[in-house]
Amino acid sequence: WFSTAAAIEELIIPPVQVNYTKLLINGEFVDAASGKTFPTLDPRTGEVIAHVAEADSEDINRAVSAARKAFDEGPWPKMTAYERSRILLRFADLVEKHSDELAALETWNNGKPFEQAAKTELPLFVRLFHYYAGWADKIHGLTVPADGPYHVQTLHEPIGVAGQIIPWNFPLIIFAWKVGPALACGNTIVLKAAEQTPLTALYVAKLFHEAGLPPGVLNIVPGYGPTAGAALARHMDVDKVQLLQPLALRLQIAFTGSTDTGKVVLELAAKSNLKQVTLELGGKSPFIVCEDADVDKAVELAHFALFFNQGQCCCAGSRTFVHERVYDEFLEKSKARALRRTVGDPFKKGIEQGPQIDAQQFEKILRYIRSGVESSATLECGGGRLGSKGFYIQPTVFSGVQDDMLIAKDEIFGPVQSILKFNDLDDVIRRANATRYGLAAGVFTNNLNTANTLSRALRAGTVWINCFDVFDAAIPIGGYKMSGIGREKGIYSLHNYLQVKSVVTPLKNPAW
Ligand code: TXE
Repeated sequence: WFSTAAAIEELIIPPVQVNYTKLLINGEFVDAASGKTFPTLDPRTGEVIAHVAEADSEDINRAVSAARKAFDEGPWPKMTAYERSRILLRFADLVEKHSDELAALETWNNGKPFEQAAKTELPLFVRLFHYYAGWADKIHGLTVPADGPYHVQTLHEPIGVAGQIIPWNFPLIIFAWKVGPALACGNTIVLKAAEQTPLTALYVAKLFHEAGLPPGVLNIVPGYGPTAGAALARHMDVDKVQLLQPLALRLQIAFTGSTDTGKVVLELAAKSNLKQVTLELGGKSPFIVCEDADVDKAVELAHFALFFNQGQCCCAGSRTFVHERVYDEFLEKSKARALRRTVGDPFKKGIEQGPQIDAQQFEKILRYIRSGVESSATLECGGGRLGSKGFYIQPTVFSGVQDDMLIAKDEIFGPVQSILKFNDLDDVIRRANATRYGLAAGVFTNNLNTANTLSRALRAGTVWINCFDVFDAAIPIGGYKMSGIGREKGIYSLHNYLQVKSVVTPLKNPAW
């Protein structure tokens, strides 16, 4: 009903029910110890979908002890790696079987287009679990040639209980890239889903148990950040001294969210028991359109880089730098493209953009749009809310954006494109790097030398050349500077969930 496109067909959505709204601890759905619940909302309307059990520190304690017991007493870390791998594969098969229903639940709870959830995100979720199931039985250490008469080997062992805190923008994908490697390596998990989007994590965790995951290996505790999230980040596990398992003495914490909260998590981890910390945080990624670019293609890619997932991407190409020779044409076409963007009920066919996640993000984005106007950037199109209910925002384009404007410095996390002009490669390198973030960057050029120069000069964890948001199970992701610590996905994520033990044995007969 909000669409600017002429015809939009109805989609036939599989019936979806909300069956799982309690905490999942030790393989069972249970109420919060306090009995409290919180409402989870439909971003299309702001109406309540369901009331979900609200974890706080007591529930985190229960979940951590279940995960500790499952780690210390097994069978999970003691199973053969092949058995673990087969459970991950069985789980992936079950997800595939339920994928339309899961995509519908993801859309209902998050607002992302159903077609995106069903055709892109669920297949990637399954692929991530296949990928990490494949790693489970290929993790091994080295034989080390030390000086002296010793036989030296390294064992790669799981860390113990992994604490994982995830956000709401890709509830299933980020679940997969944290849970997949942690389980493949033999850890047990307490995962705090975002308060906005707890439903799909609970659903897939149920499927995990159907696939044969032992109780306590994966515990899901939806709740708020300062209560449940912070309790996990600072957890000391006071019982652990009695359990005498050196491996289990550490709690690893992996977090995806804002840079400010990332700092809090790091501080809590340091002040408690020096957990290893992986952080995947915010970004202000440059997307650089060079003078030789095919403008039509560059416009489409820059549009996708920013507007995908309602602009709610940590990697979003949110500073579109355009060479002055193609600037005017690029601007005119970008504006036309934004005006053509189909916005509306994410369950309808052909919809590119649904509502933002919640009232808080919605207000934040509108504040940034006002700040853009006040700082004299030119508002080319959009700029306001769409409709009268739910959290829809018009696709918005600003031109004439200057580096020192707030909209060019802060992560807006919404459908707001900022277009900046440049005229010299060295200059755009300096400006693109002049940010506290360093998550990703996009480059659009036909010139191999320019591509090579920029890919080396840009201080970012990922550089996409003539493509953007290529997420693959094998490609690592993570940030330079204040965009994070560590890398996730690919082989790199295994390192987050393993520790290395050196085993040194004197050789009786060094001659052999
Ligand atoms: O993030 P938070 P919010 C950015 C984006 C967005 C801004 C705020 O710019 O506008 O962050 O969003 C949990 N201890 N990103 O408020 O607070 C919280 O419950 C432990 C970028 O949603 O970082 C949720 O599970 N945990 C990002 C998770 O942290 C805490 C994705 C993320 O919430 C906590 C989301 C605490 N004290 C937002 N406080 C990305 N990198 O993709 C909150 N949490």
